[in-house]
Amino acid sequence: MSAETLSSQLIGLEEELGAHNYHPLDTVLERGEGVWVFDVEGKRYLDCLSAYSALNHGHLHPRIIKALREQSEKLTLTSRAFRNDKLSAFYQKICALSGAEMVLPMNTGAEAVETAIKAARKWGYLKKGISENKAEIIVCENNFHGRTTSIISFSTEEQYRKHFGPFTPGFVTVPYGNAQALEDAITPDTCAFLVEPIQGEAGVVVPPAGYLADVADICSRNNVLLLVDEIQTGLGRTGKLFAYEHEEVRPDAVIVGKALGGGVFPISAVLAKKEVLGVFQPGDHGSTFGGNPLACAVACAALDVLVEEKLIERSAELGGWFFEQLSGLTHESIREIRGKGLMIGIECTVPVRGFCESLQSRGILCKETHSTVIRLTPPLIIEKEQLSWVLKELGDLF
Ligand code: IF1
Repeated sequence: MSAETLSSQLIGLEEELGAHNYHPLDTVLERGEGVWVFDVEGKRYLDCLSAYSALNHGHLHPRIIKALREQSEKLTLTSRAFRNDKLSAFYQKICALSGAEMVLPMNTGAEAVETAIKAARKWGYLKKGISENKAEIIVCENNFHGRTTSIISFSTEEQYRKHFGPFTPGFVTVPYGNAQALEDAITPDTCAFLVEPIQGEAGVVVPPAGYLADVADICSRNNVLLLVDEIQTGLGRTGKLFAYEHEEVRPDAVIVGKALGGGVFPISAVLAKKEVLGVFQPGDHGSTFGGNPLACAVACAALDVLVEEKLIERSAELGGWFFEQLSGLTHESIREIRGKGLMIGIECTVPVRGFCESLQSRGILCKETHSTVIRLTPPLIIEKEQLSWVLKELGDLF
C-alpha cells in the first residue's frame, strides 16, 4: 500500500471512529525531532505551533527523554496516598526558579486552573470573610482557561458554552486590558482576578503596557488575589520565565502547564504564596496522577533544560528579531502583527485557514486561531536560519 493511501486510510479511521471535536490539518505525523515533525509519507515539516506552547523544548529533547526513560524504569506512579522522592525535588526546583512559596501539582492546565479557583474561593471564605457560596472571581472577555464545565461557564466564546449548561455561578466578566473596568467590578465578595498576561486563544492579544501592574495594584488595594494563567505564556514562551515579568508584578498565584512537561508528559501546577495554597487541608483536593514521580522527573529535566540551554534568552532574542522581520510584511490582508518573544500572531482581515494550508504544503505547520489570526509559536530551540526560512515562505505568501 502506498504511503499516500496509508495517510488517507488513517484519516478515514480517525474520522470514522473519533469524535469530531477538532478540525485538524490533514497531516498524519509519525515522528518528531527538535523543531521537525515527519508525516507517514516521510515529508518533513517545521512545527510552528509547538502543541500550543507545550513543546517549548522541541520534540524528543534528549535530556528530557533520558529523564523519562530512566524514571519509567524505576517508579511511575504511587498516588499521593504515599510519598515519592521526585515530588520534593520538583517542588524545590520550581520554587527556587519561580520564587513561589508553595506548589500544588496537577496534570492538565484546566485541572490547575480549577485548583486555583478552589484555592481562591476557600481563601475568600477563610481569610477575607466572604459569606459561604458568595465568592466572586473576575475574569476577562475572550479568556481561555480550559474546557471543563466550570471553566467554560466563564468563557465568552459561544461555541465553548453552547449546549453545555447549566453553568457554574460566581464569575464576573470584564473587558481585557481595561484596569478601571476591573476596579469597577470588584465587590466585597470578590476573592480573585484570573487573567492571561497575553491572551493566546483570543489571537495573541497583548494588553496595553502597564495593564498587569495596574491590575496588580488594584488587586492589592482591594484584598483580591491576582491569579495569572501562564499555561501558554509561561516557561520562556514570551522571552521571560513568566510573561507577567514583563511588568513589575508579583501575582498571588501563577498557573503553569503545557511546557512544564517538556513535551513528553502532562504535568501542571499552581505556584503560590503560602497564604493561598495553605488553605488546603488533607482530603480537600487531589488527583490520582497529580505529582506522580514520572511527571515530576520529566518536569525537573524540562526546567533544567529551560535554564541551562538558555531557552528564555533565545525566545527574547530570536523572537525580537523575528517580530522585527515580520513587521516588514506589507500584504494588504495583514491587519496587525502582535506578540512577545516567540509567541506571535499575524492578524489578517480575511480567514487564514488557506494561508495555513499553503504553509503546510511548503513544509511549515501552524494553526489559525479565531479564523483570522495565524499563530506562530515555534519551539524555543529553533535556529535563526530556520526562522529565516519561515520568513521567506511567509514573504512568498504575503
Ligand atoms: C484545546 C486553545 C490554546 C491555555 C491557557 C489553560 C489551558 C490552555 C492559557 C488549558 C490550553 C490549549 C487547549 C487546546 C488548544 C489550546 C489552546 F486554542 F484551546 F485555546 F493554546 F490557545 N490556559 N490551551 O491555552 O490547558 O487543559 O488544555 O492542558 O482545548 O483545543 P489544558
